[in-house]
Amino acid sequence: MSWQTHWIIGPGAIGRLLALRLIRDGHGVTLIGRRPLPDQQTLVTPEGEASTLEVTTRTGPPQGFPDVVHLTTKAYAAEAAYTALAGHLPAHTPLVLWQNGFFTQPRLSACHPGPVLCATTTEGAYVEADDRVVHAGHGDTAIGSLDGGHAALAESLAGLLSEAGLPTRAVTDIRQRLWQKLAINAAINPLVAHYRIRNGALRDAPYRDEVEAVIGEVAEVMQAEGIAPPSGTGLEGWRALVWKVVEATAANRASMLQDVLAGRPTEHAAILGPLDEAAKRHALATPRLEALQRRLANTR
Ligand code: KPL
Repeated sequence: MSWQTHWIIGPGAIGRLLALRLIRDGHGVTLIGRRPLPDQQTLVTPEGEASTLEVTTRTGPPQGFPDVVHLTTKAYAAEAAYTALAGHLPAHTPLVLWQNGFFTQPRLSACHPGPVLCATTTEGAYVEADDRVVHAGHGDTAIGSLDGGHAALAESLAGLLSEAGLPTRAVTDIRQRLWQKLAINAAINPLVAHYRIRNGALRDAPYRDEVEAVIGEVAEVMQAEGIAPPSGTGLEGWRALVWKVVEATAANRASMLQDVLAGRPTEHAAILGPLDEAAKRHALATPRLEALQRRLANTR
């Protein structure tokens, strides 16, 4: 498989990290955003090493065709960004979705005519300035298609990303993994965004009980959807997972809090929306999750 040309749509932290890691590894990359970006971009690695690289940036579809498109926008912007480019892509072009939640993935997997892979990552990155992204901490990335197909494609892309410094595994259970990440995000992000606190504050009163109540509702929905926690079982498995992430990210301002503080829209619809839909399908009452959704709908 040839992976010479990557179009990366959405120059947020993950989009820039991906772009700069791939360019450093010798790939052709065009970074596409809604506004012009500096074409010299600096990548700071977790080891503190800074390299400034020349990046081809565009505000619309570039000339020619890519070997692969990475959609790295926020979840709420993904469909519009895809639609703006879809007419310029040969039908067989592989599309990789990097969104949080479980909103974009089933929709775009159904409408893109070529192969669609979904990625979930724990790489830590943030945009420090318009020409500078900090790769703050190493993580892992999993990549696969929702129906478990396109294994060779996922393997090949995982190899390429790993070589570029983003360790990636091709998996056949990406749906499960996206829901597991969604469970973590649902238990942490809406509460920290509402109370404007760092993740670690959730361990203490008065927030701890609220987190536990949210995990309880999430665990019921997950069970009804047939999604197991990565280790342990049932409610205890979900509790262990969420509290482990709270501990590991205690000093973080979660992405949803950063969005609220910057006056940007949040990803609540992509995170809480699929839980709400699933709860309704299974006739489960989720009053806490509904209250969080109402609160965030009014945030901005
Ligand atoms: O993924 C995250 C986010 O900020 O969106 C968590 C795990 C909550 C870490 O802050």
